This record gives sequence, structure tokens and C-alpha cells, in this order.
Amino acid sequence: MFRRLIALAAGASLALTALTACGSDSGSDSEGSITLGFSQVGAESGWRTANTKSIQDSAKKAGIELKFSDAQQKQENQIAAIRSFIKQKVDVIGFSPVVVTGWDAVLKEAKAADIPVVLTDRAVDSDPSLYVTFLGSDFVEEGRKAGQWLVDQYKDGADPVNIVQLEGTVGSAPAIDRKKGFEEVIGANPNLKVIASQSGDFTRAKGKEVMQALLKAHKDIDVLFAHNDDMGLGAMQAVEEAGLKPGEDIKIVTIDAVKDGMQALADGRFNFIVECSPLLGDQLMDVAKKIDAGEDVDKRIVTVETVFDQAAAKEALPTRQY
Ligand code: GYE
Repeated sequence: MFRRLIALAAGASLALTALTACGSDSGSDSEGSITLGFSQVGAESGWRTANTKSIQDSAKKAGIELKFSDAQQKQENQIAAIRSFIKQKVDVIGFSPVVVTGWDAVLKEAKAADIPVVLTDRAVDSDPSLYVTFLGSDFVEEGRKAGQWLVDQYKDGADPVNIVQLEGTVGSAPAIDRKKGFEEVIGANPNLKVIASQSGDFTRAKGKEVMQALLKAHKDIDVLFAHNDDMGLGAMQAVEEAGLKPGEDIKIVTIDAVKDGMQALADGRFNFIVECSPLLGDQLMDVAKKIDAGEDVDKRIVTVETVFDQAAAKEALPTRQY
């Protein structure tokens, strides 16, 4: 039934597209196809891999021509990619900004060329008139959810709880906002103390390396809060190699809920994950189509997300897409 409904909806939207194409007298989109230039951050995490796949699959499904560029976590590569999209006169530019600052010049160039820009996943600090919309998660809220789990977990204890935090890429929206939300909420319980906080750049290798150093410097770590699953997974190895039990001797709280993270949670080696959905592809294509058709889009589109404890991870794992 559900399938038939989807097929019907797809048919209806196809018919609509055809109508729009016939009715259009503007020369620019005579074949009815949209070209989307997309500058991706890189391939630093399981989340990012799933996000890239979602964007590529959704573009295909929507009949949108995708020009995809991987910036290898370097802002200068993203700026170069956006300039090249402007030169190629794409219809819409999408990008997931590696850091928050430093985008004004290139966004003004896109505006001057009359090419609309969509931010996906991460925010910038530029004037909002320089982009059409920002599509992605509320990272402050994600940090708050992680903090709330700890507040609930330790509400009856009197002993200090020593927390180490592995932050994401320095200057990136998720690292800034997750830290902010987390520290805001754990402030409610003076026993919860962040004793060290360092960047692991959202990668597994860096997460492991930083955790190894933290384990040497601090013998009394109770909790690790990692800004993503991958850093948590790297750190988990460091904990095991130090002869400790992750999930028991050191509790691990992360954000993302990609498959490897969910497996660690189901196995009892993680304790809690706040979901951050990478499946932004369909929404991005919808937005690109609306913009191209001259329709209004909301300035902010927030992703709907949940949280998982160990039991919930066991239940969700078999049908997890990424
Ligand atoms: O949490 C992390 C990735 O920007 C939400 O980037 C994204 C973050 C995600 O590397 O795994």
C-alpha cells in the first residue's frame, strides 16, 4: 500500500515537472534539468560517507545533475570548488562548510553571479542574505541531549564525575555548538566536571591518539564525551589497550549513530548516542528544485533526530541504513 502511494506520488510529481517544463518560456532550463554543484567537507567519518552517498543517490533519483567535489577537510579547497561552480554557471550551489568563518567573499561572488547557495549540514557566520537556506541538525540541542543523559545518570551520586571531551574539527559549527549545549546542561550538576577537552578532528585515528594521551595524563577518567562516533570508536580502542573496559570503567557518550557506533552501543562498549542524521540528500534535492522553480523555501530546515541507549541500539541495528 505504502509503495503504491509512493509510486502514485512520484507519478504525480513527474507529471508536474513535465507541465512546468512545457509551460516554461525561459531559455535557461529548456531541458528541465538542474545542475547542482556540491562541495563536500571530506571523508573524515562514517557520517560523512553516509552523507555523500545520500546526496549522490538522491540526485540520481531526482534527475538532478550533480557536480561533486571533495575538499579533504580544507577550506581553501571548498572556496576553489565554489569558484569553479560559479564559472561553470551551475543552477544551484550546495556546500557543507568545514568551518564557520571566512566565507563572505566567495558567497558574495555567488550572489553577484546570481547563483543561489544552500548550506547543508553545517552553518557559517556570514550575513544570512548570502544564502537561501541552511538545512541540517541543531547541534546545540545534540550537545544538550548528551549532557542530559549524564545529568540523569549521575543525579543521585555525591562523588565527582571526571569527564574528558573529544571535540570535533576546530572552528566547525558542530564542534562549537555541541560543546556549548553539553557544557550548558551539565552545569546543572556541580559534580560533573570536564577535566580535559581537546580536538580529535572528527576522525577515528585522531580520537585514538588524543585519548591515549589523555589516559596517560589522567588516571581518574569516568566519562568520555566524543563529538562523533568515529572519535569515540578510536578512543574506545585506546581505553581497551590501556586495560580498561569501555562502557564500564569509562562510560562513552557520542553523537551520530552510524552503524559502527550503534554496534559498539549494542555490545555495551558505548553507553549513549545522540542521533545526527546524515540523510540530507532528498531534502537538498527538493530545495534545489523549489529554488529553481522560483518557489519560497524556509530559511532554516532542521533535521528530526532521536537518541539511543544500549537497548534501543540493539533494536534499531538490524534495520539501520548507514
Ligand atoms: O557529526 C561528524 C562529521 O557535520 C554533523 O561531521 C557533521 C559532523 C558529524 O565528521 O561525524
